Amino acid sequence: YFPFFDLDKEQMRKKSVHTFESTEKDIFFGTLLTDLVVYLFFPLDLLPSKDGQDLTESFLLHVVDILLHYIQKTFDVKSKVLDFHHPHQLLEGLDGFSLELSDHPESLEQLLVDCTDTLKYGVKTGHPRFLNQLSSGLDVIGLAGEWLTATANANMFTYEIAPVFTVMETILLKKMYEIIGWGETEGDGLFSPGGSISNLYGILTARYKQYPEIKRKGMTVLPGIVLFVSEQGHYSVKKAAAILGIGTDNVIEVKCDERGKMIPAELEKNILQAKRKGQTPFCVTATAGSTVLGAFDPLQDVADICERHNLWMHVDAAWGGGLLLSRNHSYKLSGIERANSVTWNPHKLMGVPLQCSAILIREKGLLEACNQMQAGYLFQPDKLYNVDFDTGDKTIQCGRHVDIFKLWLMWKAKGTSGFEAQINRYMELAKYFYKVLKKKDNFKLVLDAEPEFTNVCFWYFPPRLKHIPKGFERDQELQKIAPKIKAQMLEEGTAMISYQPCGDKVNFFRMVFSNPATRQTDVDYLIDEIERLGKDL
Ligand code: ABU
Repeated sequence: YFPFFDLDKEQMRKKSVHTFESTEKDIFFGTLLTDLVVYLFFPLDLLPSKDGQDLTESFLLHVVDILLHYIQKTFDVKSKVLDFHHPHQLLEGLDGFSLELSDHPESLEQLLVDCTDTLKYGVKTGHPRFLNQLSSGLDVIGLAGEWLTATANANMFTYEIAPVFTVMETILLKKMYEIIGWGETEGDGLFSPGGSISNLYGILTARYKQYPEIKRKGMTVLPGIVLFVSEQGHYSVKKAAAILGIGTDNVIEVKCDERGKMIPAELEKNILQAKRKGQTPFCVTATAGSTVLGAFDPLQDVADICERHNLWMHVDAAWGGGLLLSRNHSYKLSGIERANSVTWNPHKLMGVPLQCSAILIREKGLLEACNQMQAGYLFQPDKLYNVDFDTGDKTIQCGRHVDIFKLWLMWKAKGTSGFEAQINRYMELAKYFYKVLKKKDNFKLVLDAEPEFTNVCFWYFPPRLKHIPKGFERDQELQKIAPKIKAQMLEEGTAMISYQPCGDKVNFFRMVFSNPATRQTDVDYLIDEIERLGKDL
């Protein structure tokens, strides 16, 4: 006899929540014991099976309980950011968690254990001390948006399949054109699977605009085309050149100043040099918020040069685009309104759950002309509605994920002013972090000037290194410090921050603020933690 069968669903649900304490496994089993209905069944018993309604509800409530527990842990600063294991350990299986797939169906019980374990061995990217990536944080409204999106399981290629979402996309794109400063009728765009793909779209469209015959005839009819990006620009520009058959050798890297900004005079010099060599420049990618240093290229100057040489100007504002929402800081992107195309990832500074990236083109119709294949089975011109909303033929994909709803819902929830406040707070945190580090003699900033963005790059010097004079020998030692500290941090699960070498600079840490859960106390903690882990190295 199972006493839990006497409880109604609401009582069982309360009991499940009540049992949320101690370890994940205990929670799971606590939950399980309160609802043996789920324990006894298999996935085939869920909807759409004839009597699956109650079991489906019970199963999904269990899943929600697992997620709620995870969310609570994520925001609990005392919990670990991660429970690190090596790939071979996950492959071998951990404490009953096996990634292997079987031929027979697993029970609902097993699936709930698997959900719990998947979260247990993952990284809590919303944890206040997860500072590793440009995209971080756990926005509860965004999460609700993802749930709804997954439930709807629509495909963005046609209005027919995604009526609300396709219209929502036009509304959001219009909002983004306005914020950039484009006229109402100028803009076109799409949400794509990430900043690299958005940059690919920018370069693809630039090439098509100049050479529309490329679509039919391919690269053989083109002159030797080249494009330009700063040496601090994102590697996806080279990837795009490789994918598009332009070739990475034809991506010319423009020198930057000490802050990591493209030097306009160098850009013009490179363009003239290329022309002298018989190459044909067609596009410049400027960066607004570089990945490592957080640098903003001088967009007005780049726009002047592009106009002089009749070049397409693409702005990679994947990271920095969100700053347009801050009246205090948007001037750093002045000139973006003169761009022909812009990449802007709301999944970075704006904290929208991955993935959410827009490519915005300042000419209506180009995207479609460039990519259209008129598949008759999807894009029938004689449908009952306005087929302008069938956006699928503008894309390089066929099926396209709905990335718009979570952004729309978050914008509703925060308003533009809410995003602005959040972003201004990150900028304040970056300034605070910079000021604290500047006063510490065992830390050294990579850039001496106040941060322009939320990136703050720095070295930690263990006492042993402080007395070695600047030079090759010290650099040899210094480059091992950040990886060692990071390795310890991962193993202990206390925080996550990224590091990298850059140009002639050996490994340094990159702090970035884009996580709404991070507070000044977490910043202080991180500094102490780096000192604790690094002082004896
Ligand atoms: N450009 C992709 C994001 C890289 C980062 O999160 O550090």
